[in-house]
Amino acid sequence: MEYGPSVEDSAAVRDWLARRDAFGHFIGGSFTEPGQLFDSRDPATGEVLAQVSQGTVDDVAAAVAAARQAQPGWAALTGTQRARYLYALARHIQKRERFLSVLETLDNGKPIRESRDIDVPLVARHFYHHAGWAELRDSAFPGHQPIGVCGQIIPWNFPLLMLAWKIAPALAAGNTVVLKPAEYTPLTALAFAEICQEIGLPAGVVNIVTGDGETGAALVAADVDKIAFTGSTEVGRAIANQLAGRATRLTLELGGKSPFVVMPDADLDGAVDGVVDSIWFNGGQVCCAGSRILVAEAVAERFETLLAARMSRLRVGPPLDKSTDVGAIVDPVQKDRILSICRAATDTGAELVGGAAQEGCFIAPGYLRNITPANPGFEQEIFGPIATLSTFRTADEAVELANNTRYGLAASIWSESAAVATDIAARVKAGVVWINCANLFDAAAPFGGYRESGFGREGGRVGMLDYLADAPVDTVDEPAAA
Ligand code: TXE
Repeated sequence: MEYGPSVEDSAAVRDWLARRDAFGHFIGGSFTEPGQLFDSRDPATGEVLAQVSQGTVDDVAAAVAAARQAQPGWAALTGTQRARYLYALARHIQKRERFLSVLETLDNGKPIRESRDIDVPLVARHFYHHAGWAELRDSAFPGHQPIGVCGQIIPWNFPLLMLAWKIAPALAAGNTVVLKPAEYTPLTALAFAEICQEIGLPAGVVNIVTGDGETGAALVAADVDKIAFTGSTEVGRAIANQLAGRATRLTLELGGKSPFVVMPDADLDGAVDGVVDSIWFNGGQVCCAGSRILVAEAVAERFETLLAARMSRLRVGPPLDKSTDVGAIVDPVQKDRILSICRAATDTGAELVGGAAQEGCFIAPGYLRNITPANPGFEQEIFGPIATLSTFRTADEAVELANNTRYGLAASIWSESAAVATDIAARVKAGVVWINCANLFDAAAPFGGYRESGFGREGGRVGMLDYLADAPVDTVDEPAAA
């Protein structure tokens, strides 16, 4: 299989950027005149890629009004008609897969291999999957109505994928949306807006307003029927407070500090590869990253030897280089944040193996050893390529350590015994549990957390329910008698 962008792919993206001095918002089916601008940069080089508009309260109000106007017409289409648009979005994303992958990698810093083989294919898959739900809407959810206008705020770690997770189910259910991408990574959302135009999506069904947290707060304050947010626990809490006393629906997908549990009978080579997928994928900037490695004492020494050897072979480098394993951190602010948590961890007695800061926005993969549960490195979400490594003696202790967190997003369990793995899985408090694998996503599998990782689910049938108003009781199918 051929990896990496061709010269033509990169040239096409450069040309696309060069033809646009500055981006306005996408409201009511067309782009507005650019307003006050901010830069979107390539974190690997610091180069300004484009200038993007900072959304004001008025911009948000205009976008919400466009979505409000479009919503009844969109909801009145048959499921099959809505599905046709979702299929068309999926096909056009596939057609522009190479272009979108290069643009995503430039704006975010993630390795091209990841955006080409994981992010963008999953984006297309998400639209295909939800086209199916659009077709089945009336028979699968009898009596349910759409919620109305959904405000959606997404982070920078999987810009286009998070857009797909938000927009596809909302549209399938008959809602219209105003989406705000993260300020570090607005470009693929703007390219997606062009795809909406290309396929002739009715004006106002999808609106994109760019900007920072102030724009996000303006969207939360606007006349929307639902807010769907993915981002930090702190901002999630602020949004919940802002919405207190309003009937606006809310789903939150927040941070995590997910355990990666290696039982004594685990396939250690497999588990080491699992760590690579878990904490070094996307430079550890993954909400469900297996950032706390918990390994059985009996195999800890062998596991760590294998882990250190594997880690030393990972290549940190230019994100567009097809051989790069770990790309750039999204922004210097995030790099400093990662390094300061690592410093607090080592000041409190942990030892950092690898994890060196490199010139520019790069950090080598690493892990913190000799770390106690009270250490800030064990408690806080580092959101970078640095795991913690600690040991346990018994299965009960593994479960206790795994649950020793305010979060509850994901967990990965490694054991050759199905009985052992499923026993631990049942006792770990996490929204998603992987056994002998990590960070695998499917549009049909609901994703979401417990505790301070948020509430609500995205993906599959359960995810659809979060974009539908409750059905009147007398229209809900009774379960068949046993
Ligand atoms: O997130 P923010 P930041 C965690 C991770 C990371 C930390 C800080 O630990 O290191 O958060 O990242 C918008 N009202 N995660 O500061 O601020 C903002 O513009 C409404 C985990 O970048 O939460 C962006 O679009 N919106 C996470 C989005 O919220 C507001 C992924 C996320 O940014 C707002 C990202 C406000 N008051 C960070 N303030 C995950 N779960 O995957 C900001 N925003």
